[in-house]
Amino acid sequence: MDHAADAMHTDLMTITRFVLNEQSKYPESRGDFSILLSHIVLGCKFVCAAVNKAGLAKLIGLAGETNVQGEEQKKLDVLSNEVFVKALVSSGRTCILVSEEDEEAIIVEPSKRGKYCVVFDPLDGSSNIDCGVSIGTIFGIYMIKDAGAARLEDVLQPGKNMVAAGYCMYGSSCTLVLSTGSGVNGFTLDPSLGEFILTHPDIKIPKKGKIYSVNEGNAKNWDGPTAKFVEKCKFPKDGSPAKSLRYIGSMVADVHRTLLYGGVFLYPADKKSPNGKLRVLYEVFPMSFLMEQAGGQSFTGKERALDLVPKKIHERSPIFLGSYDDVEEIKALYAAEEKA
Ligand code: AFP
Repeated sequence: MDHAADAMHTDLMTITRFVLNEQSKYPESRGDFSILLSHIVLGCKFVCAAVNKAGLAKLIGLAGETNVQGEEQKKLDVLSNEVFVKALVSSGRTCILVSEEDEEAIIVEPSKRGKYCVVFDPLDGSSNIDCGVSIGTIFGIYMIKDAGAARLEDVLQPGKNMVAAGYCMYGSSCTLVLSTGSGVNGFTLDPSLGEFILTHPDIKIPKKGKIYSVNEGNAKNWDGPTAKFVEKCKFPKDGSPAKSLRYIGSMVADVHRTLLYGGVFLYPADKKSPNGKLRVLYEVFPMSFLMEQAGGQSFTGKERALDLVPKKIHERSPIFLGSYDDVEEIKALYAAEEKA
């Protein structure tokens, strides 16, 4: 029997153990972040369980259907939002929450306040639920100095000020990818244990990729640099092979593949949507944070995405993120256009 291999499989690095290890590097830490994260993890497990049952909705009454008791059930995105809001408020560690599902920011009542602001999309890609495609939760975390005086300005900060960001993908497996500002780590939910286990330590995105990911149906409305970049992906003039196109239409899934296999994901501006489609606070910032932490880049067409200062909580921005060299090419095309 190979005891060494056996030991490897039994010495499981759960996400809780991982975060506590990280926490022990900061002796002054009171564990607030670990507690906040454990509440986010609980939300992810809950949503994962609900998503897994979505295909049975008609049978057992979920997601907008009527259940056996004749009660109208909540849609999965509404349910996920409620789960996360409750989990975050009950952690006692948050003061402001911004959710894709809520028009206004939620200011946590003073007795339950802590020093963290959490911005999140509880169920991104929800238009894919009915066909079983991977969807996910995206989150970003800011820390403020004075939790007593929680103000909206505390979340209208550039993404580079985030202290952590991550996403949980509900796909063929449930995978949570997290960065607390020192690299990126991926954890997979072991359903039999109910624990996220470290399966993708220290993720680094390949410097250059072989895949581009974009909704080409919008091509007729693209600006010059986007059109030129996609043309180069398909018909490279430098003798390199053409890139493959992969597009799921679910940001978490498209970014997850980009992070692991390399390449570039873009949701550019177009004539119909001059600010693109994706939301700055809970889509662009967390994914840009992860990309940079994994050695990639993220660009808005004008600037480094994490430098952007949002003026509104649901603001949108164009986004180009992925392998360092691929994003560098896009930056050069925008710079050339600017010059011209
Ligand atoms: P839904 O939540 O409405 O499915 O939108 C998903 C999303 O915000 C993001 O996850 C995708 O990357 C992007 O929109 C896809 O947009 P297009 O359908 O316009 O390609």
